[in-house]
Amino acid sequence: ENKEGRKTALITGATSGIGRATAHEFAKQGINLILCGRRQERLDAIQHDLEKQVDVHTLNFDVRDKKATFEAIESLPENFKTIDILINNAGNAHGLDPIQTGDTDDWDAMMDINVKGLLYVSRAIIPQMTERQTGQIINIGSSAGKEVYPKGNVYCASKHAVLAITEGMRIDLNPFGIKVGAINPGLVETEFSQVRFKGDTLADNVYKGFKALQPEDIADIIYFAISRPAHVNIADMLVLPTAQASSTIIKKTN
Ligand code: NDP
Ligand code: 8X3
Repeated sequence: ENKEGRKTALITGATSGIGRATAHEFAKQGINLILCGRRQERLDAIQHDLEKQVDVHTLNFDVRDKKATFEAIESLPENFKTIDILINNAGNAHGLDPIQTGDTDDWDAMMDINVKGLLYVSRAIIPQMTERQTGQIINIGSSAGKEVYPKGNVYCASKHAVLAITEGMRIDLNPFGIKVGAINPGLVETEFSQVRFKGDTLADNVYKGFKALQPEDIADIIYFAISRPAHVNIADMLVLPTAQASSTIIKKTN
């Protein structure tokens, strides 16, 4: 917390979808923001929108780039150096292919971004939390981290890894009183499917015929998790659209 009693949150993947909605929710709640992503014009636009409410700093780096990730976090100005809340959200699926024809570049992207990128960002920030013996980390996992679906192979593996890392962090950071948890959404209507299908029209059908979760629904839950009393840690939460019973069972109206 800073002099005014305001907390600071760093959100990765703040340029779109769940991350952007979380930035808006946190701003509404008076939490200062460090917004991360690769699309500078979007970072600028969101900063412009939210800096009427809170202090906002943007960091442009690719979480796959270890050096750039550590340098970006090192570069934070004094008034943004103390990070109370880390939201590890940056990530995507790349492709939806059976294992025998999977694109190895897609595999690299998912493991490098969803798993290794999350680790780099966390490694750059956790030491200040252990030093202060306080802090909270929320990792955005997925229903795909709890269940494997057809052709989901490597994406599901990356999200299973996020859940294992979440547990590992919670265990290792337990002596320091740091809260660690995962929020695991089912289908959320974001740019996720545009990225997965590389702009193909296949993406248009993913959220058709039922009411998918909206990014604001998850942002609400993330805020819930970070606003519990000091002794309460939301360790793991699975959040599905009502129409979705599991990764593959979705009640469609048409
Ligand atoms: P979006 O595609 O809308 O947002 C993804 C965000 O991640 C963007 O802000 C993007 O920013 C950032 N990002 C992607 N790659 C990189 C990279 N290499 N370096 C830095 N930032 C990167 O998708 P969602 O909001 O849906 O996804 C957010 C998280 O939620 C992901 O971890 C996803 O796996 C998870 N999730 C999504 C679900 C869904 O159905 N949509 C369900 C369950 C989990 P930029 O391109 O500017 O770098
Ligand atoms: C995103 C949910 O089912 O599209 O993690 O993989 S799904």
